[in-house]
Amino acid sequence: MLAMRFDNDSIPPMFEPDAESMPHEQRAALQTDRLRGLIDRLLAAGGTQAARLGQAGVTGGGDARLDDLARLPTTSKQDLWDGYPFGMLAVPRDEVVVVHGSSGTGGRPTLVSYSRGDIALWARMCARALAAAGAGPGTIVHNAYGYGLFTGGLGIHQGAIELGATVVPVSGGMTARQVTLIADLRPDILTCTPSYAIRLGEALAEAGLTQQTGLSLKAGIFGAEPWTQEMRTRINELLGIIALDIYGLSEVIGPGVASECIVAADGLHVNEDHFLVEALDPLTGEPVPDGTPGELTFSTLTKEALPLLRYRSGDIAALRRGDCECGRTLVKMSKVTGRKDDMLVIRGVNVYPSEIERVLLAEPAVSLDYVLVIDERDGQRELIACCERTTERSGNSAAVAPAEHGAGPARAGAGYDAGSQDDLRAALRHKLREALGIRVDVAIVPAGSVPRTEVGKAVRVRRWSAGEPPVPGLTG
Ligand code: DLL
Repeated sequence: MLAMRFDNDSIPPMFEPDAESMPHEQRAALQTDRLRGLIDRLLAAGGTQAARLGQAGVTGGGDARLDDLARLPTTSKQDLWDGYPFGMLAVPRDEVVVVHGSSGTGGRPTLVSYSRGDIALWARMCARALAAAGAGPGTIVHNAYGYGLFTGGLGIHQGAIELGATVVPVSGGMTARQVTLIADLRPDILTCTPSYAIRLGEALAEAGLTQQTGLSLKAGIFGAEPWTQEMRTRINELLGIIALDIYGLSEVIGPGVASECIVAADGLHVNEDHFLVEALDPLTGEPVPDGTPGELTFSTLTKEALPLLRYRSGDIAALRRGDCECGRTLVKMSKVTGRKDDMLVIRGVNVYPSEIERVLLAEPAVSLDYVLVIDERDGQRELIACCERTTERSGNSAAVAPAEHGAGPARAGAGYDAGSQDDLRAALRHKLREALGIRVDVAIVPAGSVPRTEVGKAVRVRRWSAGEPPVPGLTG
C-alpha cells in the first residue's frame, strides 16, 4: 500500500482528536444518546419520517439501541424527490441558510437544506479530512472541485477555512489557468475528482511541471466518483503524490462523511460520531457482517435542517473496525466498489464497472480514461469497453513518484505500437474474459471521448439502444 512512513511524533495532528480517537465504548454511548435525540426531533417535526416511525411502533427515542437499528424505518432518495424542494425540513424554512444538491436523472436535482449549525458541522468534517491528509494552518489547498449547487467546491472551501489553511477556490475547468496557479502559488494539496486529477496531471506534465522540476503538490484528496486502487496507483505515479479518497453525498452533508488518512491510506475513516453507518444487504436490507460489501446506510445524528434516519445511499462498500496507526478509532469503509443500481447484468452475469476498470488500468497501453457502452441495439446486451491509448502525455513517462513510495517511472504505452491496435484489443478482450467470465468487446477511441457531467464527474456507463454511438469514434 502506498502511504507515507511516519514516526509516532511526526503523525499529522487530527483536527478534533477527542472525537476522532475516542474510545469505542464512549463513542457508542455518545451515538446512542444522539440517535435518541434524532428520533425525538424527527417525531416532533412530523412528516414522512415521523409517520414511518409511528408505523414501526416507535413513539420516542428513549429506548433506541445501536444493536437494534433494524427495527427503525429507512429513508431513500425517493423520499427527497417526493418532498422536493423543502418537504422534509425539521426546522422552520427561514432557518435554512443554504441549499445544495446533486443533479439527478430527469433534470430535477436532489435538494438538501442546511441550517447555520449544519454548515458549521460540515466545515469541521471537511477540516478533519484535510488534516488527515497532512494539512494544517497555512497549508495551501488548490480546490478544483466545482463551486455551486454541487457540494464538492464549497464543502472543501469551508473546511479549509475552518482549519486555517489557505484555500485557492479555482473550481473545475480552465485547465491552463489551473496549471499557472499551481506553478505560481505552489500548493501542497490538490482537491478535485480523480478523473480531473488525471487531466490536470497530464496538463502539468505537458507544461514540464513534475516532481523533478519542482511540482509542489504532496497529497490529493479525490472523490465524488468511484475510483479503484489501480487508478490510485496511476495517479500517484502521474503526479508523484499520495492520492487519498474522500467520500460523501449531498443527502448526508456532502464531502467529509468519510476520508482517508495519509498515514495508512487504506480505507476511509467514517465520521461516525455524526453519521452513524451500517452496511446492509442491498436486496434484503439485513445487516451484513464487517468485511462484507453492503449498501452504506447513514443516520445523520446531529444534523438540524434535514436530518435523515437510516438513509440508504445505494453505495456499496465494506466496513472494518479497529484502531488505525494514525490514532483514529473511527470505523473504516473500503473504497466504494459500485452502486447498487450500477451493477450491470450482462447475459445473466453481474458486473460492476470497477471490476472492468481494474483490468483496463493494469494495461499500460491504455490511458486512465474509459467508458463502458452497453450495446442494446439487437435486443441483446453486449458490453463494449471504450479506452483511449496511452500517449506520451497520459503515460507521463517524465513523472516519477517520490522515492519513499518505492515506485519507478510510470509505464508509458509500451508494447503496442500504432500498428498493433488489434493486438491490444485482443489482449484486453482476453484479460476481461479471464477476469469476468464474460465476453467484453474493446474499442480504442480518440483522446477526450469520455463524457463528463456538468460538475466534472466522469460518466462510466452509457447505453446504446439506437442511432448514433454514444461515444465519439465508436463504430457500429
Ligand atoms: O459527490 C460529494 C463529494 C464531493 C464527495 C467531493 C467527495 C468529494 P453528490 O454529488 O451528492 O455528492 O454525489 C454523491 O457520489 O452517493 C457516491 O455514489 C458518489 N461518491 C462520492 N464520493 C465518492 C467516492 C458528492 N469517494 C455520490 N468514491 C455518492 C466513490 C463516490 N463514489
